[in-house]
Amino acid sequence: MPSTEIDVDSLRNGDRRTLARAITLTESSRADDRLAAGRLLDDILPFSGDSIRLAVSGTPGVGKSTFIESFGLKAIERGHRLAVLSIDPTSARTGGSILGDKTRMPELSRSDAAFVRPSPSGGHLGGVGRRTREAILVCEAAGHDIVIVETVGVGQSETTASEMTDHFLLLLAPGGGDDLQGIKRGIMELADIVAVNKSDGELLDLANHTVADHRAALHLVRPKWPDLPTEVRAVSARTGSGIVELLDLILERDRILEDRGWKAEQRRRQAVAAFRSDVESGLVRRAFGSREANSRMERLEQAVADGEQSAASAAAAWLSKLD
Ligand SMILES: Nc1nc2c(ncn2[C@@H]2O[C@H](COP(=O)(O)OP(=O)(O)OP(=O)(O)O)[C@@H](O)[C@H]2O)c(=O)[nH]1
Ligand SMILES: [Mg+2]
Repeated sequence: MPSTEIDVDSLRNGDRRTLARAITLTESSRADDRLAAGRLLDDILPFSGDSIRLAVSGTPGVGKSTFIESFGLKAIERGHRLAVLSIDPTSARTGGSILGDKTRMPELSRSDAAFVRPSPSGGHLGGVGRRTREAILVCEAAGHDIVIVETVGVGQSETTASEMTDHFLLLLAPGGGDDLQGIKRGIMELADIVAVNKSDGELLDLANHTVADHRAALHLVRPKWPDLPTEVRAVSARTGSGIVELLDLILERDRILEDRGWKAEQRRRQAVAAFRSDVESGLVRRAFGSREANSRMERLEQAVADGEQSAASAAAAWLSKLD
């Protein structure tokens, strides 16, 4: 069997090595691997989709890893099978998050019912998102019925994560308030659930205030779903307080989205958007693929910079040479 062929049966039987190899295949940008990945994703299409896709986001140090460990273990106790993937646009540069996160989810990493995948390294931002989306499908085919997409870093990665998941959980630390901890309103609009972590010990009072502040602030934000308002909860990943309740809340919201047909509808939109974005990035890669196209671009850029040619005519000239 060529190295790029993945045995769908052993993937579906939950063979971890096959799962890891399948994800590695989807991460490869080699042209023959892309074709093989496409075939694999077609083959598993009937066996994927049956999961709760949950984005978990929050600023560095808020407790994402600790939370996912605690939440994940509770889910496993209930008989779920969990997968943890991450979108980390910075990992290509720092390269350090992989070991760090595995060691901060020690029990989960050891559990047979969980699959923790370190961030892919390298690649451009759009590519990171695409690979994570494909990894979700592969994990589902392998029988993981809760797939967590952890976002590391701020900004675009939250939007990317929300475009491939059913529910978005934003973790906050106690404190802040007026400025909503510098969290942009846009990110609040993505959230289905806001959880104030570290609601324990000396931080408990402050955490309760933070919950109240955000409940008030969220009245001003349009909820993602009609009459399914964004929930604000206090949790402690360290003591486990509020974690089971949060799991129940997510399961309940998932049922509601399914019953109303919203989950399927959102996924249809997401799949079409992923197709479009794949086509777009493929077109860009192709257009810039030749040295000649790049050097024409450089010459025209120079002409535009020097005021010898308008941006409009330079763009038209460059595009007219594409077949
Ligand atoms: N008191 C308290 N501390 C917590 C809680 N959850 C996490 N911490 C602590 O907060 C620190 C950061 O936790 P992590 O889980 O590594 O946070 P993270 O968001 O994954 O951080 P990055 O991966 O660096 O973005 C650690 O020292 C944890 O022990 C909690 O519920 N209560
Ligand atoms: Mg972490």
